[in-house]
Amino acid sequence: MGGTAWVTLATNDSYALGALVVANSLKRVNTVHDLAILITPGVTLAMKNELLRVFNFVKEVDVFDSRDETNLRLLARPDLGITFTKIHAWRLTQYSKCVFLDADVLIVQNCDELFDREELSAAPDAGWPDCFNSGVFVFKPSDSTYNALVDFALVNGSFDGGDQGLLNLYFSNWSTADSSKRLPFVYNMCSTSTYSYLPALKQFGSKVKIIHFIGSSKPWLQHFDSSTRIITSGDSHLTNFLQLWWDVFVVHVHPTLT
Ligand code: UPG
Repeated sequence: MGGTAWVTLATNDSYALGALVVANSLKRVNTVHDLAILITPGVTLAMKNELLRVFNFVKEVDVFDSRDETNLRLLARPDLGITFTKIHAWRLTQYSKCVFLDADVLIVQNCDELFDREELSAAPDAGWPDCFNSGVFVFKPSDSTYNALVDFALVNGSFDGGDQGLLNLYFSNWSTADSSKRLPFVYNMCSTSTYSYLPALKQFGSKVKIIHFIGSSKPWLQHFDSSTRIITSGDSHLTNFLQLWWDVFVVHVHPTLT
């Protein structure tokens, strides 16, 4: 066991495109850590080959793999499918520490220092700051934690139907126990903060290290003018971040897509 990695997740080709931008945004800021991704059979072979070119480790997982005893128990709760796909990250035990990133984030500045933090470190959610947002978190892969999470989820479920509700119940003392586990918001700046606290974005926006495009308005769904290479839709307060996402896509991802 050893080594460190950024870990992301994609269950289909759309999120895989996001994951390719995540990976290239990490390379752009010269990260020293490995890049790993969890995928499911919903990702096409052509896309898997793209991922293999960019990531150090591509792990195909299947929540309902009947050869796996732990997963057999999950057959009773098909609603937790996507949630459990993210939890598979704890099974990457070839790494001693990882930082999970949703496929809809963009690394704006190098943040390799996140690996100095301990499990479970995360930033407050913009909607309810006593909960952490599960789009960026530091964790320690461990089969026993994975099994404990599965057992916990089978009993308690998730209060929001997703991994964020489950992980906040499991790591329930996150907001009160150890302040070093509470990451600054600039490590997971949720895009919804443009309408909840715009003056703060204007004041502190230049310090953002990771932008997280939460909700249904993903960067890859915005209009992009391929002749001018300018983003022409989306939240105007996020234009610089959306433009950077597309710049990374156009320069590093699109040319190699088959
Ligand atoms: N994902 C897939 N395929 C899907 C849906 C999600 O691969 O069909 C992955 C992907 O990595 C994505 C992540 O799961 O980025 C989270 O899903 P997303 O659609 O980005 O969810 P949001 O509603 O934007 O995010 C909030 C939280 C997020 C949490 C999710 C569910 O910010 O951290 O995982 O809700 O609780």
